[in-house]
Amino acid sequence: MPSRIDNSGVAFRIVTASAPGAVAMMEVVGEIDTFIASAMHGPAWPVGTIRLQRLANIDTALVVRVSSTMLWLMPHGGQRILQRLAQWLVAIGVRPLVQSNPILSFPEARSPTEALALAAVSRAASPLALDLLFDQHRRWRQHRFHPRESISAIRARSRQLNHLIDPALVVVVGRPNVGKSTLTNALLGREASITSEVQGTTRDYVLTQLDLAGLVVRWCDTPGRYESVDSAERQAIAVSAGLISAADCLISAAAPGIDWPDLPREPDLCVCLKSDLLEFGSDEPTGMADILRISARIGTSLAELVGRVRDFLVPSAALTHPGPWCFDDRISPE
Ligand SMILES: Nc1nc2c(ncn2[C@@H]2O[C@H](COP(=O)(O)OP(=O)(O)OP(=O)(O)O)[C@@H](O)[C@H]2O)c(=O)[nH]1
Ligand SMILES: [Mg+2]
Repeated sequence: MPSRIDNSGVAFRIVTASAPGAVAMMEVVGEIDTFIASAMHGPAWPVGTIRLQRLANIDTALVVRVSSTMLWLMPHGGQRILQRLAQWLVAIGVRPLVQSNPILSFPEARSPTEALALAAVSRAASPLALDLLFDQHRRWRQHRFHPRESISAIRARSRQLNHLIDPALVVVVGRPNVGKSTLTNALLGREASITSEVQGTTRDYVLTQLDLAGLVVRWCDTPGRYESVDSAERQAIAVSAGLISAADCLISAAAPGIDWPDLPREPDLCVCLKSDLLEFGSDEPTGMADILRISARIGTSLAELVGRVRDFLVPSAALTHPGPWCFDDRISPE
């Protein structure tokens, strides 16, 4: 039923490209407190809140209060769900953010592709995107005259390169006290998460933007208690499960004397934190292939981790490939 609360100061856009995926992403911007009151029927959420939320009997989505003016809805990725959620948002008065016509906005562009590339430059999160976007007019021209690649190969590379525009979600999971928050703070260069020797220090999910050598990602430090089956912690467990399935890169963390977490899916990277303790004879966690040893305290292998996450999300082969990039749904590769 349409809400009587005025949502005219709120707008939304679908961020995920129109392809089926496990988790989709919608961005809601503007007067978020008003939107939460009308759509979630509850008190205001502090910035940084991550919850599993039923949305209008359509789907249960992971919802993240990213800032005072932005909320992410991360529902399941079917087109039908996205369509129904968009209809619901419009019904409660939230405006769809209509993509402006880039050809009108960039009259100096030599082609529609170049106009789209110039529009993408203004919203690309990662500095690494810029040179590539500026070269797309030439690359697509070349491809149309002399196609050297199949469309499916272009699309596969484009899915990786699209992380340069819309930041990928990196989620770090591990048992309590393994050093997740210390790692997050070391990469960020500031104290975003409180750290201590007390287990369960991180009670909430801490979501930050991190620049990994030119690739900007959304980095999520999680509370180390999701493996608990205590009923009071079900919401935290459910949120963790949602984040784990939404993660574009899942990092599993252990440490000397602290074992790997039980996860519902294979992690993409395995790290042994507090590696400085190994020198004092502590036992190294085993059972995983290709473990990267890191000490956030003394800075060991932080650059190596940055490189591995970056290469997992946007492999250097994709960055250096001379072919075109389908960076906007409106580009037709045919
Ligand atoms: N020796 C050593 N100690 C570390 C290192 N990283 C973290 N620690 C210590 O380990 C303890 C736990 O660190 P946290 O970063 O709070 O661990 P966490 O995994 O976030 O813990 P929870 O939030 O409780 O799940 C703190 O006392 C840190 O100072 C490291 O690289 N070396
Ligand atoms: Mg922590």
